Amino acid sequence: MSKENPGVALITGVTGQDGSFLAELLIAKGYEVHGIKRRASSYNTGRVDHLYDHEGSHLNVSGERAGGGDNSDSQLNLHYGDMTDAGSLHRIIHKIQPTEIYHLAAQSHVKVSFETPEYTANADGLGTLRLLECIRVLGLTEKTRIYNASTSEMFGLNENKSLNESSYFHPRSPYGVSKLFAHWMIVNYREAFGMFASNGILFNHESSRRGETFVTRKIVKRAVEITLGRSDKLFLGNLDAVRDWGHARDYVEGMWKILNHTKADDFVLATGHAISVREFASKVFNRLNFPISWEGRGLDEIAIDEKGKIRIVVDPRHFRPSEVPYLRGDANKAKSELNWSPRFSVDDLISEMIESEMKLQKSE
Ligand code: NAP
Ligand code: F7E
Repeated sequence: MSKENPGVALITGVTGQDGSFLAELLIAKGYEVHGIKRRASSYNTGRVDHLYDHEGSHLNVSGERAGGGDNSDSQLNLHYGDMTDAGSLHRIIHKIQPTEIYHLAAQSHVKVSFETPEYTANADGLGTLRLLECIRVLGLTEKTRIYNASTSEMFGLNENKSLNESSYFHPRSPYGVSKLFAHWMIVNYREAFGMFASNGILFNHESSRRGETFVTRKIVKRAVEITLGRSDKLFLGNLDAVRDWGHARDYVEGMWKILNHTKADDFVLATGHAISVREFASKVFNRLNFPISWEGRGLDEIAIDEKGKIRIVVDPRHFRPSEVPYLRGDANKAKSELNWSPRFSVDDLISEMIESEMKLQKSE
């Protein structure tokens, strides 16, 4: 493919955090970009609305060219489909004949996966297998490359060391186990059928587009509300959990590099720095010039503001049946082979998330 016409890209999970950033990146690179969205009772395209002509799209329930029809000047073409519905995947892939598939669709919430384990296994585990089978059965093995969204959650319980592509896996949730199945399916189809199938083992990455039930967005949102006097306190689960938080924009760049590498392979993407949920919350409040201090231990731990008012309490409803206490990644392989390094620090990430949240809340 030439630079002017790099190919046809299909993004599953295009309506999610990463899907929206990736769609922007691929459009900027000149790809013909398609995305799969699932049917919902209310609009679920808020993160990509700026990329397509939604006047026409919602009328086109067949999903054949849901980006607005052939006369549309949409940059993004949306198709209805679902990872639990092999027929829809088959129809879409057969129609658009993608040269690159970025498989990001998943039930991605770890805590929720304990409540819906069978659905999570179906969408995240079997869903990935369905995609691989579509590529194989449609005879696209030579033509279509596939990137799979693997996750640091597969490492799970570890010895609090820096984790790389050779570290052992010990997933701690139905989500982690389902993703491990998907991860090994990608490896197997690469080995068995010579498919260009690669895994990106990504550590936590966030942005102002992060879903509101993930801890970084939840903290930023509530902290901004507190400083604006619109909310009283924040309820959190395990404050001791340590994560390696990066910015989603850096990570979608890494996805593209992984799929455009000279060979299919698996890569860790991470910043190499990790802090606890407690430290993340302190940084957010400090950045807002609203310092907090911590008192007590365990379930009685609280954070108070300068006037002694309680601003953070521990709520055991946010605990997980089995937790991943510590995740920190070593992305040296991606650095040396792909020339990938993250540009955003966790402080840059926090500043951007706060700025965006402040704008949003002040406009409401
Ligand atoms: P996200 O914001 O939760 O987006 C998930 C996407 O998948 C959404 O577009 C969602 O559609 C779609 N989806 C969910 N179930 C589906 C189904 N059954 N069929 C079709 N689409 C479905 O997740 P993200 O943060 O962008 O993450 C992208 C991928 O990377 C996910 O696979 C996630 O597990 C993985 N990952 C994320 C991180 C991270 O820190 N963000 C780290 C490692 C791996 P709706 O919009 O309709 O809900
Ligand atoms: O939790 C703790 C929680 O839900 C982070 C997904 O993108 O990254 C994400 O999974 C940590 C956990 O993300 C609350 O127990 C404390 O230890 O933001 P999270 P996650 O579980 O790390 C991985 C790499 C993925 O692949 C996933 O798709 O924070 N925590 N208090 C809390 N978490 C939440 N959600 N809410 C709390 O109140």
